Amino acid sequence: MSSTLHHRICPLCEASCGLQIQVEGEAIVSIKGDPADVLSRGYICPKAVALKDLHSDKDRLRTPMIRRDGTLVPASWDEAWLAIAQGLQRVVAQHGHQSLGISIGNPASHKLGILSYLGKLIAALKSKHIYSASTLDQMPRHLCSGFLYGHWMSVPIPDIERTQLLIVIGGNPVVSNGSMWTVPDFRGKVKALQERGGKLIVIDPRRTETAAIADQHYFIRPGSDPYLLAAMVQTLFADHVPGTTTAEPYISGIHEIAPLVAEWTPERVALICGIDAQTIRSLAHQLCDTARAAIYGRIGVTTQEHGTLNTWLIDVLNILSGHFDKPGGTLFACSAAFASNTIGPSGKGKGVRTGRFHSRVSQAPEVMGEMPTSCLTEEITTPGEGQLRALITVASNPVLSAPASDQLDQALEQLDFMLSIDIYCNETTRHADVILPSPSPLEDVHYDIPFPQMSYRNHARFSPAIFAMAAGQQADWEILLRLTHLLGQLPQQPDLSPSTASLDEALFAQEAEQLFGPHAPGVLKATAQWTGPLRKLDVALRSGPYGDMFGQRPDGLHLRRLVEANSTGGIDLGALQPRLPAMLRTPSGTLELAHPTLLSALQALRDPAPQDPSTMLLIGRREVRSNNSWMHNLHTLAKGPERCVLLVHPDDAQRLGMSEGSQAHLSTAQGELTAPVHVSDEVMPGIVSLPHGWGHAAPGTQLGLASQRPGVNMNRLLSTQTRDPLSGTAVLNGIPVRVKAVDSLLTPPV
Ligand SMILES: Nc1nc2c(c(=O)[nH]1)N[C@H]1C(S)=C(S)[C@@H](COP(=O)(O)OP(=O)(O)OC[C@H]3O[C@@H](n4cnc5c(=O)[nH]c(N)nc54)[C@H](O)[C@@H]3O)O[C@H]1N2
Ligand SMILES: Nc1nc2c(c(=O)[nH]1)N[C@H]1C(S)=C(S)[C@@H](COP(=O)(O)OP(=O)(O)OC[C@H]3O[C@@H](n4cnc5c(=O)[nH]c(N)nc54)[C@H](O)[C@@H]3O)O[C@H]1N2
Ligand code: SF4
Ligand SMILES: [Mo]
Repeated sequence: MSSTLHHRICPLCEASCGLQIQVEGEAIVSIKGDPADVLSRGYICPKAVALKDLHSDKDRLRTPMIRRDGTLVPASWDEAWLAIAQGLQRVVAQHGHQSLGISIGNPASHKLGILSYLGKLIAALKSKHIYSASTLDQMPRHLCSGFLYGHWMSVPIPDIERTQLLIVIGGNPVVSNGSMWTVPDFRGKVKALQERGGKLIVIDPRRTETAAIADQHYFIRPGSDPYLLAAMVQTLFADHVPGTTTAEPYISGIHEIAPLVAEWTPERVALICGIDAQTIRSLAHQLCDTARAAIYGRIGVTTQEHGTLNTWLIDVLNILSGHFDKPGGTLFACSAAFASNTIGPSGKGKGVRTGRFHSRVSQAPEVMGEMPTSCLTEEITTPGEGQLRALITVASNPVLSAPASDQLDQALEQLDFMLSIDIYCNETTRHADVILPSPSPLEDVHYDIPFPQMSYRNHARFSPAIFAMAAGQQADWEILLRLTHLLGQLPQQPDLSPSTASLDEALFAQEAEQLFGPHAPGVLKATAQWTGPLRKLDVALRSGPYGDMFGQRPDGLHLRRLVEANSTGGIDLGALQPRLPAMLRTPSGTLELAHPTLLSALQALRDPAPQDPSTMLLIGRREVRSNNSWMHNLHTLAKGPERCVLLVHPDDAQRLGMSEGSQAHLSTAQGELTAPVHVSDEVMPGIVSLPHGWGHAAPGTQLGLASQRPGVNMNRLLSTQTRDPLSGTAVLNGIPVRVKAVDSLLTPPV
């Protein structure tokens, strides 16, 4: 049988590596890194190899599932759509659109077909109940970007190939492969940095895999980052003339920050953070005095009560130290398509607004049009006007990934209707009335919308599908489009007869008219060879910063060129360039460093409440062979040692009477669990660490392999009530927990 070689962007994480996939007939023969890929240059991690297992996983859903007599059973697509129409119509007829909601999960961010049709689906819901993984993750980053630069997706990233000092706080890119920063082969890039005399410093409560390759690692007490960061800012104001960038006329508000950090001296915060004052000063000085330097923070600092404050202070440090928007410091990528900071008049814009509405129960403010995911349970269980009664999940597994999972697990049972668009019947989707299967990633095209906006290098890459979709399978965009159409007709009985092709043609014409006005007919004609998301992509590329402007710039980009460049690793668009002030979209046209909300948050910072001495602090952990909650059913990744283990420092293990392999019992007011112990001085004394995304033992799931070694769900221990009040992001780290040896629980009290 002849074999074919396919070049393919990996859809599994933000690094978006280029892969070479060898195929014989329907079988995948090998998956390797693509040395020609302009972004990843041959790098690959073990998860990519598991795409083969994913494609052939017999548990992966290939037909819709419908609940009949309480059990999910396979059904035809027509039956499934009918059940969806009836279910949603019933709810809307009784309770209105305000009772509908959606939960969008992490894999959606990797899908062109989902992202390019999601906006219309959300609009068609006509509801405030919009939830996503962003409020379990990076919402503080979006919020700061909105406030400072005027757009949610303007994310400054370290220029790693030219910097001489990189400080990583609350991130573990050696394992995560980078996040809100597309940087494949982080390890290789650090090696190059060190070989040119540069330095990596890591600040983390665990000596992580990234800390292991760093020049210096400092333990930090979980949750104490705002104090450390404020003291570093204080040091810069106290000891240094803030760097040259601050002289830039387009930065406003710098001097409003100085008085607010004055009290947070290194001496005052040293004990709070567990880092001595001299080290704190030195960190600030190194950042300022190194010619090219950057500080980068990730979910260790965003999934905290002060997540937004932390993110802002990191930006403030990058700006004050004089390397912002400069080669070797932090820069903004310039994406070929879909980036709002490349669209419209440059240098000024509407900025962002938050709190346009509030959640019904907790009164949490909307951010980026979303409610905090940690509010999902109470919105389902609290009766009253606007109660959430029908939920759509799109690549989302909140039963494992959101706080207080046991409560959410029960709450989903109360819904009047639930639809899941997913590839597995898992802990969340087992509650659905209908599951619609997404195609295998290898049956789908691939173009990343968010990640080129945060890539270490500018590029444009596109991968065609490798396999044709199975007969009858609908593409993600077709599912979302049909659902949008259906919702638009409620509460009347929906007409399901129009084809997705005709719906799409009408939608595209309408969008072209909105975007291009009198030029719309020309755009329709120029892009007629494409349909669905590919047509939207072609439009975005052609009208983007490198685009051919529909023929006006003949050398410019269009989708056909990207398709042709697929076999040669895509198109390199060069190293990142300074983009200020043109990329700003703030109302003032300045980089608004001192947004009043952020100033108030800093002003309100108080010494942390003393920790209950009977508790330890729980932090999370990611593993190379795991990806959030859904890759534990793939043999290539699932084999090997048990991964869902609790790290305990040797001193704590001794004090608590634990040893390697013994069982620990963890409890909070929310829940309890038992996990095997791994004794390790990787964690600070007083800290324990457990990975998230485990706990696959629920009845009614179809995850044969994962359920053999289910692990435990750490989110059972977390509260829905602790979140960053500004961004709505859940606190996932630094959780006070009671920890006991299981044997000691059996000891009768004396
Ligand atoms: N304690 C703790 N909790 C955490 C975190 C933590 O660090 N600690 N991390 C948080 C973070 S950063 C995130 S992003 C969230 C992630 O949490 P979620 O957004 O819930 O994402 P996943 O856990 O990755 O679950 C993905 C879901 O999508 C499905 N899926 C996979 N591929 C596809 C596909 O191609 N199409 C469709 N339709 N479905 C697909 C899977 O079956 C699964 O149901 O977890 C958060 N939860
Ligand atoms: N292999 C693998 N890769 C992944 C994922 C995965 O599950 N597995 N998930 C993907 C997703 S959705 C995301 S969002 C990214 C996340 O990317 P990263 O943020 O790089 O991932 P983590 O490994 O969770 O790193 C967070 C770090 O913060 C530390 N930390 C915890 N609490 C604190 C604190 O209070 N202060 C400080 N300073 N540090 C703290 C933790 O010890 C940990 O090392 O990874 C992505 N990549
Ligand atoms: S690092 Fe991420 S994108 Fe690269 S191969 Fe691994 S999973 Fe895929
Ligand atoms: Mo994430």
